[in-house]
Amino acid sequence: MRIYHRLFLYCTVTMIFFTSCLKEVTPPQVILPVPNEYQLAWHELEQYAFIHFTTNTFTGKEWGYGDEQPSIFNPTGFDAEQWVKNIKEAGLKALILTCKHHDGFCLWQSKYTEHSLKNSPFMGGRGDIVKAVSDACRKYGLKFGIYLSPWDRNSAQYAQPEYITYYRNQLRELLAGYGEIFEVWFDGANGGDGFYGGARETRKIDNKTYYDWANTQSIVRELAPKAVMFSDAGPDIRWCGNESGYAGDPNWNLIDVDSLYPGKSHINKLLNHGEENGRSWIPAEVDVSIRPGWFYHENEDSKVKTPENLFKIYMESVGRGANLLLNIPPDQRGLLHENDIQSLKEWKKLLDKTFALNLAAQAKVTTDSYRGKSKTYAASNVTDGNKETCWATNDDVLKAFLEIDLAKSQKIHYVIIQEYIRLGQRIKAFDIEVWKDNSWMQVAKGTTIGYKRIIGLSPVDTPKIRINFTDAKACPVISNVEVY
Ligand code: FUL
Repeated sequence: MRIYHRLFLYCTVTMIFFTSCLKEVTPPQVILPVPNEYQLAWHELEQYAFIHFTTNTFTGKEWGYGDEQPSIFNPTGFDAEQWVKNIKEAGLKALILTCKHHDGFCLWQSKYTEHSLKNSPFMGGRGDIVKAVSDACRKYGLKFGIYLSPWDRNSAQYAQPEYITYYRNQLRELLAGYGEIFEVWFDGANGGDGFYGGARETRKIDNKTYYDWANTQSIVRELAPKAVMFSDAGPDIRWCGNESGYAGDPNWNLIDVDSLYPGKSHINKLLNHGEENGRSWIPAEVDVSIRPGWFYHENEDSKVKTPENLFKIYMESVGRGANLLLNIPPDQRGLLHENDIQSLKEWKKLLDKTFALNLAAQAKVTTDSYRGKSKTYAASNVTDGNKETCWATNDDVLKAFLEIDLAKSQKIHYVIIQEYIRLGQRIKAFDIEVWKDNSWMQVAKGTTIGYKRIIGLSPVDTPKIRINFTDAKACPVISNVEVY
């Protein structure tokens, strides 16, 4: 009898154990807003190149007035593959080209204007730089994006309704004629005065109404459904509020579009930080030039940003969950300058050296709390190299830690944390501690995380690290942790 009793008990315990393992734990709630598929793909690009090239390259100006003669545009050594190869080697994943800057000169054979390379000596007037660059991007596996300046200082029609038709016609030419476009860049700059077909006057427009953005945006959605659109006010990607190379800390991917029209004095700060309770997912892009100007000027050859400058910019853009759009302007030959290439190469080396060996990959990760005690949300998911798996806590647990055991003392410099943003941006505050002299010592404090956060530490020797999530909008959902 006793043996049956024992067997019964054993079977019951085993059954309870297995049913609890199989029990489905509900996934964490989505915290709105969340990114769409194209925004998610954009986040993963992290860093890409901007190319500013037009008549300014030959006049030395930053903003062409619009009266430049097309005949001055003559890059005799133009080689799009030289641009793209160097950009790719630098670890940049895409390229956005100024197809038309404020001066109105078009780098393609637009049907709608004579102010283009059609009337330049370049390739006997038969060249198409947009085509050459987009082809080179495809050949080397970079994504291609376009910049088409809404402000046009050459066009006689600018500030009149006819110009909007002209602008949209050009947008259609670019979106339909050059393969897949990943991003469309709508510049908000408008200085007023210009050539305007010979009028040489100041023309003012109302930024909010003149361009009728809703209808222009629907052209992009129709012809390039995968493209994200950048402008100060989105709709998909926002400006970071400065051209010096940094996203805010905190940096929320959320913002209210209504709050983004000029007139608000704190608009640049708002763009820089986003809003914790913003109603739209509109992440920040950090646009900055490798030189003081956006266009190439010979007298800036000695002012190219150093690899260390670029590393700092990387840490304050990508490292704060924004994307980096790094401008590298071709020179009058139509080539990226040797100094710029040198700096890019050294920067890439610095990044590769810094993030060479992920100490967390082989480490044991534990936590004080995980969702429903289910393997699906176990701490080890943050180091499995799979961005679709994550660690999460129960809905009511907003504070919890991840502990990374390195097995032996190692010198650590950087910690990378990524939220599973498909479920929304949640973390508001965290800190990092290291095990030192038999107790925990705080070495860093942070605010938001988002797609990616890279925290630089004063190098410290330690056998284990703790990331304490101390405040969040909802339970933490973390997909990746790396230690270097
Ligand atoms: C600004 C423009 O005025 C600059 O010339 C440059 O194109 C920069 C990226 O955006 O608004």
